[in-house]
Amino acid sequence: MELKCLASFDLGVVPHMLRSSNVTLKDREAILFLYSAGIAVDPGEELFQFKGIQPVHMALFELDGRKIWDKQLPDGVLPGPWFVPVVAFDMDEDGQDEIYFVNNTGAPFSFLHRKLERLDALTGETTCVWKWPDTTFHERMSLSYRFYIVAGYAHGKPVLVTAQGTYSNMYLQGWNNDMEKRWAIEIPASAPGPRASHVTPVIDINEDGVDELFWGERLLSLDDGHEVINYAPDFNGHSDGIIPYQDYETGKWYVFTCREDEGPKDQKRVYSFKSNGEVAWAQIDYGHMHDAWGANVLDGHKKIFMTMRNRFVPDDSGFNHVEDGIFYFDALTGEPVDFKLPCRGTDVIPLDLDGDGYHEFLVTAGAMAGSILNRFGEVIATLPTGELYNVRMGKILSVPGEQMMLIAKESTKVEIYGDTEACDGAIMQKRYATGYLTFMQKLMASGYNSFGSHVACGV
Ligand SMILES: [Ca+2]
Ligand SMILES: [Ca+2]
Ligand SMILES: [Ca+2]
Repeated sequence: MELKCLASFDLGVVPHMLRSSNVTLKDREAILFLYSAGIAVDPGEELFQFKGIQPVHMALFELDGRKIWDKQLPDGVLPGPWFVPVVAFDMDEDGQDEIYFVNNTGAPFSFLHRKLERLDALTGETTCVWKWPDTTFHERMSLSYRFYIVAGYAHGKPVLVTAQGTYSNMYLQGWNNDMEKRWAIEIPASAPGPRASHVTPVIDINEDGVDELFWGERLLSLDDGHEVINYAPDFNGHSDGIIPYQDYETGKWYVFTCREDEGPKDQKRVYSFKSNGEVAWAQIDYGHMHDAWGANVLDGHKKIFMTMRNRFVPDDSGFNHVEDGIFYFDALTGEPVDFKLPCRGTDVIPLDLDGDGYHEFLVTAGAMAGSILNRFGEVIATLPTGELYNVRMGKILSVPGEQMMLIAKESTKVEIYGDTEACDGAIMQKRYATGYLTFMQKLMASGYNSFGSHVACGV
């Protein structure tokens, strides 16, 4: 393994809020950043704070690090992923992505002045604005300002999805090009079933030519918004992680999920479903399962899942997520696995740096931050960054292996590291054959899709 810095992007300020996605231009790829020198804020009533808020910027960079454009967004745009989701997507099918984001030219909590805005990716100039649906105006703050932009395909045609709400009333709209409404659905608080997730995988899991949006444990058709399958019709809660994956030997699909909310007493907290909705396995009797990843670490490229339970502990300025157990399971059987790492499983991020089908781990926190571990937990490399913030993982560049985009603490430079000796073997080729992992790099600046490796570790 020969780890090198493959690309570097100088934002000019130390970002304390940072999101990024891939953008396709006519003749090349580029990298989008949404960043702010100030804090990131969450609409949760116990979390939101004004002190430390700074303007939000959006910037596009060439892969060689040259800045193409950088624009400051209006003061009304609050620096948090739920207030300002961003997606790059080619709705008009001219071979170049447009950039869609939720802008706000009014007061920070305005609905009147909140817009879906479209930018020309190459110039950053606004090409159209539409009113952002004010469906959640009457909700309490935490529920009002949870906005999503998602994208995908129905029979080859691009569909943009806008959504408002999590946990309670939820509203989703599908759009054709030029925002001609294709469908709209409401999932009222009174309706039974799952209440979305912070991540939004989009994949054609039943292979019928139409992408499904994983709206928590409820899969919605990009074609008309109908519910394709509901994995948990009697679970009226929210799922913190939802990860589609395959049995590489049979090609069969599974969906792993870990739940934030409690369900009925006889239900578990962690599930794996077969794609037809049957429960493959279920584990853990209680608690808020807050974090998860899957990684191929067992012999024969067998996958395990890590999941972390936490509890909320109030402090002087909100609450902390305090870890309350880390668990490892065989992805296909659900049997507990005695997996050992030299640090907490929730402080590492799996990715296949060298393409051999086994995941390595980047340590993101604690004394070993910046270390790269192999599947046995041994340190095989160390990044020169020291403490770092993980921006996103996966095949960010069109080169063998998976790469990590990160930024050292107090640095202005975002860097992409990868293995220059990587070679994609059969498992990597299978993982990337569906296009899901590559496509999701366009959705990494929406919601928590970039969080941990919930999305990048999939398939
Ligand atoms: Ca286009
Ligand atoms: Ca489908
Ligand atoms: Ca590997």
